[in-house]
Amino acid sequence: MAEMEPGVRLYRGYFDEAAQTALLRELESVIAAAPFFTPTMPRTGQPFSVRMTNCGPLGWLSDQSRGYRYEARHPETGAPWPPMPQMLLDAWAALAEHPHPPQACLVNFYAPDARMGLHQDRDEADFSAPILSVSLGADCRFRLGGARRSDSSRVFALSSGDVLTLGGPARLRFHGVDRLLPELAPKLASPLFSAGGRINLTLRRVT
Ligand code: MD3
Ligand code: FE
Repeated sequence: MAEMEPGVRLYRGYFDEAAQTALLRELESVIAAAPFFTPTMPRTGQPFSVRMTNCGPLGWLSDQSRGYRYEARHPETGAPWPPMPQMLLDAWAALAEHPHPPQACLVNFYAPDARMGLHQDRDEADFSAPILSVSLGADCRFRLGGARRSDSSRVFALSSGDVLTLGGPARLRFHGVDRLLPELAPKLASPLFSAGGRINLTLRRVT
């Protein structure tokens, strides 16, 4: 483990290549049950460049009329989210140092030109639990800011198999994905990456 800064822990290569492949198999069935959708921004309705789905009891979503929120059902199929793969529950139990299991796993799919602007994760009612993030596929240039948008930020790469936990004083820091580094993509045999890209899983407590 490497605690980079208070509350920020980066576990490089936590999932080895075999575990990444096993996790991708699990995600293929999650996506078969809960296809990717394109969220839209509150008020403007502008689409995100990242496509999303979820697993676990609750899922994060956003649309023009009702904004950012958690829901128990897929916005297009109306079906409950599929269960969280055991491998993810195990990673949370090993790393999160929190007595309760995660309630939501947001699955972000980045095509090679997708990005995510600087933001805070504050749609949860409880900030006492950490957030656990798993990266798969192409590397990205990740930006970690401070408690205020105007604070300085640092940039580092997130690679396939890396796990990042953000807790305590880091829980409300600004962060975003500047861009993918598609030339740095592992050869992972999954139809999810047939056109390249990156997947990030974000495990959270919500209530
Ligand atoms: C730092 N996802 O879904 S995960 C998101 O790579 C999101 O898809 C990014 O930000 C992605 O909300 C980054 C790493 C991450 C997640 C939560 C954080 C970093 C964080 C919360 C506080 C500080
Ligand atoms: Fe975020």
